[in-house]
Amino acid sequence: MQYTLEEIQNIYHLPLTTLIYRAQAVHHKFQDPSGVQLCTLKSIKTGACPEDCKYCPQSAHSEVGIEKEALLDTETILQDAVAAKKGGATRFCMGAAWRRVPHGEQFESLLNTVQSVSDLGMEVCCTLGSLEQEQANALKEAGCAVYNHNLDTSREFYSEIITTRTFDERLDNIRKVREAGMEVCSGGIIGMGESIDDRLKMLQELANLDPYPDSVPINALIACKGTPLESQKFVDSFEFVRVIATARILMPKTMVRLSAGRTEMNDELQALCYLAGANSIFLGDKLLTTANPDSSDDYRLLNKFGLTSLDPDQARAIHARSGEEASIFA
Ligand code: SAM
Ligand code: DTB
Ligand code: SF4
Repeated sequence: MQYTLEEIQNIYHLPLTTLIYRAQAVHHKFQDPSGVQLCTLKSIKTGACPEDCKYCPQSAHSEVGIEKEALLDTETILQDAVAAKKGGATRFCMGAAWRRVPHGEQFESLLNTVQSVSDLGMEVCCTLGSLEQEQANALKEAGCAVYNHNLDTSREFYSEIITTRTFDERLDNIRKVREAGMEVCSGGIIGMGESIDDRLKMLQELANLDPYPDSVPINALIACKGTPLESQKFVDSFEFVRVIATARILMPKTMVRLSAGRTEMNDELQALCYLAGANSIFLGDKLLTTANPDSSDDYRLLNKFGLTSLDPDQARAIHARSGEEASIFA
């Protein structure tokens, strides 16, 4: 099913009550509504990135005085993976500030790390920039189940935010990830100065991928000092909730991840995001380089809401059973 922009606008602009009602209907039909997937992030190669993404504190083009780090070794990363597992995370996501994944010794070390984390019994996700097909295949072979590669915004707004690569290069990389047999995690950032239609066009691109991504991270821009977007105001709460609900309706079986920006959100806004169909978060006090809520606060919140950690196998079983796509216009 290919969505037109108009169809998506019609969903997004529904009265908030109806929008949430529809998102909830889809959520209850296609997901375990009491489950929240808990993922932990680790920056395994930080800073000095040659890309000029205007939102990113790791871009070498920004004036953020970030501490650069070479690729971390397997032992160091494993310590964090073990701690993340003990802390209750089921997925460990490793991020690197690369334009392209390197070859040689660094790639060999990376494969060793992926294999070791996978051996702990955690789902491994990587987000490392552009891949060659052989590298994608090798990552999959080593135990990387998921690859995160965001579209970040609409095709039209893309060059306002990033000039060192194109939107089509991103789509091409997503194809390679699929071809290698990894799950695709792809989403974007809200609050960079883009229009509502830019947000909906991004959702349109994601929902019209065949198949659509297995997970869709929705990040609220963290306006980092020293980046060109440092003066952006935090996104409007209800616009953000509408994006989450629209993503849930368009992609019933995807994990919609409430990603960056949660430190700026109060409990009530996070509850609204769950009501709108979000069912995954990053757990742990750090994202890649910026702060995330303490996991004790997240557990307190999940307890209050009566939500529990989502077992990945159970989620797969629900997806397998949940049959035909929901009719969103019914
Ligand atoms: N370098 C790889 C890439 O760009 O695909 C992987 C790491 S990159 C940091 C992963 C994602 O983090 C970006 O696609 C973007 O969505 C998100 N991100 C980076 N900086 C952010 C910020 N300041 N606020 C919100 N999201 C951000
Ligand atoms: C995604 O969409 N959000 C995460 C993950 N994928 C890699 C990263 C958020 C990064 C926020 C800025 C930072 O901590 O550097
Ligand atoms: Fe580099 Fe990724 Fe940051 Fe862009 S978002 S500057 S590619 S680390």
